[in-house]
Amino acid sequence: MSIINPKTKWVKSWSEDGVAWIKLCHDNQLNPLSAGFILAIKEAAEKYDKDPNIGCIVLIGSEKAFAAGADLKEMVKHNYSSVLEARYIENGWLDIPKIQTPIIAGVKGYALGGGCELAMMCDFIIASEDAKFGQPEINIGAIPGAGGTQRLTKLIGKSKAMLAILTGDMISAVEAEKAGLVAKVFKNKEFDSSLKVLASKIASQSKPMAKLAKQAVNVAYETTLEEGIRSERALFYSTFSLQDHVEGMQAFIEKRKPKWKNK
Ligand code: CO8
Repeated sequence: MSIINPKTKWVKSWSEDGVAWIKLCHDNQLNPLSAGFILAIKEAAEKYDKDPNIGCIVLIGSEKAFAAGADLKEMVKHNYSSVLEARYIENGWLDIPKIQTPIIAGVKGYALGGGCELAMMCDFIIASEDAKFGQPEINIGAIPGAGGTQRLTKLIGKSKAMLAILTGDMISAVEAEKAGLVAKVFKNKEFDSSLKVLASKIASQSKPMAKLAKQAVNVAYETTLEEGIRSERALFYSTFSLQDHVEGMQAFIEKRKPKWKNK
């Protein structure tokens, strides 16, 4: 099997006040995704996931695109046996949803195909007014392969997902918010500052509590209500073992801000 090298030169990352920023910056501003690019994104996310000072990770793209999907100039070279052998949509793709730290997709411009799928792998999507989402694979003789048929259907329901996937048409930011694909739309001019405020708020929470909350919500997404309620209860009970649980309530009673120990 051929070894895939992470395209680290297309991923810029930095941290500020407990927030880690991972910026997709391919030479082509549309950020076409390839196996090596995804590996580099995954490596950056895993690095910050292990950093105890980081309470929120934000994935962003360029002004033109979060990512316009698979690099079609690379994908055209593949055939059935080569995608199987390369595990084309496994390395990296399967690791991003395993990140424990809250992770936001901040989408400006296009999030299409694999780009929309990557955004949906994050905990939620924040979009600028000009963002456009879609699964246009059908237009290029394919179908979504990195979770598009599954995650989009769970997020916006069967009818709207069928419409998007069978037509390949784009979904505007406003429509995406109405349908539940996007958590919030920020005005273009205020996008960067509003996203920063939001990410800082999440990063300022107790880190283990945020991870437990994220885990509990993800159970709802993946299993039955009965199993989810059982799992939530166990996770809720486990918060009683944390110092931050005591501190949170004590701070409320003493009418002061909590000082999280993240333990
Ligand atoms: N891959 C490679 N090159 C691309 C891609 C792409 N996905 N999208 C655009 N480009 C290139 C164009 O070929 C063009 O190059 P050049 O200047 O050399 O001609 C340049 O980027 C600019 O593109 P446009 O002129 O088309 O720019 P516009 O602003 O007019 O349009 C669009 C922007 C609407 C985004 C348009 O480029 C477009 O429709 N792109 C294709 C989108 C698409 O079909 N995406 C889905 C791909 S399939 C997929 O994502 C499956 C995921 C599987 C997992 C991935 C595994 C790694």
